[in-house]
Amino acid sequence: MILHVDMDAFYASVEQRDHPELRGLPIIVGGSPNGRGVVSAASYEARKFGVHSAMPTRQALKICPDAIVVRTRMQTYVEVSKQIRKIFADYTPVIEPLSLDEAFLDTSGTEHLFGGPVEIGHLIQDRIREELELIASVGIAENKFLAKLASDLEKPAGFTFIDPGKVIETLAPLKVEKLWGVGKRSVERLAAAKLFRCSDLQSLTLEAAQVLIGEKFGSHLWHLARGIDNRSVNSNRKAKSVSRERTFRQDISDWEYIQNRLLELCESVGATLRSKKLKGRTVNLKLRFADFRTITRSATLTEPISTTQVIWETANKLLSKEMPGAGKAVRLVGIGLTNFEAAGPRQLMLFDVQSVNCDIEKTGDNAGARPGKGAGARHDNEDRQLGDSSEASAEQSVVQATRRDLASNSASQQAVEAAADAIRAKFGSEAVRRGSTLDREQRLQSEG
Ligand code: DCP
Ligand code: MG
Repeated sequence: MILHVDMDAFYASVEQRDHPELRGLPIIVGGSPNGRGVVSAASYEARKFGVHSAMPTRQALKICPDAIVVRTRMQTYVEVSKQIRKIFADYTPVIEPLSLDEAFLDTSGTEHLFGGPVEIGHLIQDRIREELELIASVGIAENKFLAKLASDLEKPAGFTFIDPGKVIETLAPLKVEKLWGVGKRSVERLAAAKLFRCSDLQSLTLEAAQVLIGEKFGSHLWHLARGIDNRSVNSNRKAKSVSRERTFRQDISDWEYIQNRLLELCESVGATLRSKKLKGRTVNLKLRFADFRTITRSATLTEPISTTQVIWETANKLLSKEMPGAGKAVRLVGIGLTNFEAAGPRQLMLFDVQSVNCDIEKTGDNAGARPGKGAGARHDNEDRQLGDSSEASAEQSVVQATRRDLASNSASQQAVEAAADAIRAKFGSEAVRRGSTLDREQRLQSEG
């Protein structure tokens, strides 16, 4: 059996635990309402008012004026997350963390030691409550999809076991948005085909579902609506992307300013990749405009990379292609690397861009979204991704970049970056910054 454990209102609960004066109150953990911060987590008291993750803090305070805004303390959450994983490890070695606050556990091999999966679920939930003074919701079912769905069914403090004999009837009344990979846009698409609930999908043959909503997506949803999911719990799962993004205090139409911020983000992504000994082949740029329209542009390189210089050059090339539409004010810029490869014997790096794909991001439906939940702006995180969006990209084009453009990444550049990493490791991430950024920044500041 598979267990899915997900902490309730994770960041908010940790804050309430550590600051007893906040208990029982509506609290928001996240960015400042004065800037353009977003809600990372809301306590269940604040959720009653409709506050949820990824909502602008300012908007959250409009609907819940008494909410107390608390800054995130990432280090603490990472610490707590480690403690939770330690508890999991007492019951099975097969653990697949999805993020700081949730994980799949395959208990098939150890159930006999503890009396069964339900007993293990209770043991874990009780220990988290007693030892960490936090509440977790637990879902237990025969596969990952159902276990994750189950943990969400009775939140907070939920405990849901889906009997293998009752899968079809459990799923039948659920809305299609509960299915993994279904976001806002798919809901519309499914509604157009008169598919609102899992029962609607269950009543179709596989072929009919494929005709109605497409071969791949149709098959994917048809199987899920019947509770069929063959993914195994992967305890060696590595991060699938490293990304950083930044929302500006005000919409920015000064492209040089945006470039500077992008360079900083590239630097941060590069440093994280190098510290984790990861290399990725695909560079993804994200831009959100003042009207909230969001686009992603990506470029796949022939070799996996982690050098800031190459990330930056590729990102800048993608950004430059958007520049002609100047006048478009930008609200958010983000950069990420995906398509990781284990560092293999291919040491020789050829930095020619293979292809550049341009996707109009499916807001709320994109690959970063977790099953059944809308994608939110995750600032400064290393994304957890549960697979790729099944939706086709809206727009595709292929662009060639010259080898010369990217070959400027030399061994000496890598040496400089390694030295900067070492200084940052010793003196903090702000210790080293690029002269070019500083110059331009000072000039921009003095220009007002
Ligand atoms: N998080 C974030 N930004 C988001 C979503 C989540 O920073 N857009 C962070 C804060 C959350 C944590 O990740 O506390 C876990 O995310 P969950 O989706 O599990 O949400 P919560 O644990 O807060 O609530 P729930 O009780 O619904 O699981
Ligand atoms: Mg949670």
